[in-house]
Formats: sequence, C-alpha cells, structure tokens
Amino acid sequence: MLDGTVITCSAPVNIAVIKYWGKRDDELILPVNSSLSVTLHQDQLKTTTTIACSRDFQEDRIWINGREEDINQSRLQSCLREMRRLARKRSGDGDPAHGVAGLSHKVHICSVNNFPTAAGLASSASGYACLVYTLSRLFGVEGELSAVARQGSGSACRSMYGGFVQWKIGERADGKDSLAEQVQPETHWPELRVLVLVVNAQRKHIGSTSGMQTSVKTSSLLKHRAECLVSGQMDKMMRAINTKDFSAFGELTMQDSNQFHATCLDTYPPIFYLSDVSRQIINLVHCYNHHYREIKVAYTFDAGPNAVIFTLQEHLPEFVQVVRYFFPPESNEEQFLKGLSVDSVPVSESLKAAIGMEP
Ligand code: 2P0
Repeated sequence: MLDGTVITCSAPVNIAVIKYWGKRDDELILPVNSSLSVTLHQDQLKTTTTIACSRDFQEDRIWINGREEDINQSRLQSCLREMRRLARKRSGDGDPAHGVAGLSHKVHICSVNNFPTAAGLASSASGYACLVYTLSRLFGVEGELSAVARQGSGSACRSMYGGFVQWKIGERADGKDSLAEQVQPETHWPELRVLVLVVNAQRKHIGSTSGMQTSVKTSSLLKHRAECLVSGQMDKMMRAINTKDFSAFGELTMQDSNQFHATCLDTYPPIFYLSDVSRQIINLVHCYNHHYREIKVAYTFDAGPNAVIFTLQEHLPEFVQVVRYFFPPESNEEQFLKGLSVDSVPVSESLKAAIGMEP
C-alpha cells in the first residue's frame, strides 16, 4: 500500500432464499442456522466504495451516501482491525511490495448505495462486503475474507461471492468455520430473473440486529426452525438450484420467507415487516401461479415490506405487466420500466379475473 493510493470497488446485494435470522454469538456474528442466497449482478443493486490512504490523514473516517458516520462503531472497527492484522501478517511474510509503514496510515472511506439504504434491501450486506473487499485491495490481502465481512454484518459474508452462495453455520466457538461458500456460479442459471418491487423505500422501524435478538430471546418457533427445519430446507434448496428446478426453488423460497415472517410474528413483542401491499403481492403471486397450475413466479421478503420476485426470463414480460396493471407505477417509474422492454405483452382478461383484485 502506497501513500496516496485510492481504490474503488463495488459489491452487489444478495437476496436470501433460506433466511438468516438469529445469532448464537453477537460479537463474532455467528448464526443459529445456515442460510443460502442469490447474489445479484454487479450492475443492479450495489454499493460502491472508494478508500484513500495517506500519511496526511489524522484519523480514519467514513462517509456513507455523502454523510459522515461514526468510524468507531464496533463492527466497522472489527473489519478495519482484522484487515490490518491480515495485512501486517502478509507483510511479515516478507512481501516487500506491501511495506508495513503504509499500514500505519489512516484511511478515508466513501461508500454509496444505488438503492434505498436500510429499507430491507440488504444494504448492510453489500456495504460490508464492499468495505472488506476494497480494504483487501488496498492492503494487498488475498484469500478467504467472508469471515471478516461476516463480522461487519452477517449477510455480508454471502455477498463476497457471486451466484448461489451458502453461509455455513459452522461448529467452532471462534467462528473460523462459519464461512460463505459458492454453491453454483452466476453462469449456472442464466434464465433466472430477479425483480425488486419497492413498496416502501423508507428505513425500517426495527433493524435486523435488534429484531433478531428479540426473536432469539422470545420465539420458540425460531428455535424449532433453527434446530429442526432449516437443515432439511437447505438440502432441498441446493438440490433445486443444482438441477435448475424452478418449481421446487420457487416453492421453497416462498415457504422460507413465510416461515421467517411467522418467526417475526412469534417474537414477543411481535415484529411486522410486511405491509398490506406486501400481502397483496403475496396473494397476486399465488393467484398467478394457480391460474397456470404451475409455479412460474416466487416472492421473498426480508426485514421490510419490499418484495423480491424470482422468475424465469420467459415469464418476466407478462408478470411485469400484471404488476403494472394492479399497481400502476408513477410517471417517473414508467421511464425506468420502459428499459425492461415489456410493453408489448397484454394481460388477458381471464388472468385479471383470476387474480381478482381491484387495480
Ligand atoms: C438474510 N436478513 O438472510 C436475512 C433475511 C434479513 C431477513 O440477513 O445483525 O443485516 O448485521 O448480522 O445481516 C439481515 O441481517 O444482520 C438479514 P446483522 P443482517 O438476508
């Protein structure tokens, strides 16, 4: 690392199809169950982070979406400390290209999301993955870094890889085996599409970290899910992904999302992340699939009301039109939707009737 070096990287959001909810160790961020996600493409929802280092900087500082934030937050400090430790170890290994002197320089970090922050769209996942990856480039650190990203935010470890990624629960108390691992690369299922329906772009009322703490303390459903249900669901999900079986993938995804929100409801006091519009979308997806007697579309919801829809390219144009019919977009959104080139597909009257909602 040289004085005055500036590095910019970006990292995409990942969407869990088997959800992580609950920690067995809050400090190291170790989960109560394994999870599995799909990392979006780089040019979709992402964080871009620029880090500069200079001997002229007096202290480490961070700006997120243009606003300075507290660099002393313990999770940021964990990532910085761990990356500097790895860099020092590497310098100690005798690589002269990475002088130890540069490591004493302070860093200025500037991070921006191209989507709403903290609205249940996995901003902490792309944010911490990007921070750790950019630091690794700056410090010349290579190798398995998902354990460092995990200490920033649990779901961030999964954004360190593309494609289909599992975060293994691990068994060790020090967390060294609680790592992300690619199940299949991004090229594995090229027909798979992800559609994000932003129901509400505001910050969520109850953050994931405190929400899951309350769930761990109070929800017996969470305990049952973690101890008895998730490992079977993970096996089935991996089989569905490996064989590109959309029907199984979609059903498992929807069931896991519903189980996660049931756990939130079983938390005391209960946590409500879904809104009336979220529930209308759930209903719309089930009516749509029922109409075709086939699972063509699946939903999943994280810690917020926004829907993430999975489908295959062949079904996308019609489904987008169905969403536009029942939830007419505002004029600025029309512009964006034009980019999807789906204008020409009409929605049949029988399908509209099958969904049975008022637009
Ligand atoms: C997930 N979520 O697997 C689940 C589904 C939200 C619902 O990971 O405390 O922001 O930073 O480890 O990673 C959100 O939790 O929580 C999350 P921390 P994180 O994507």
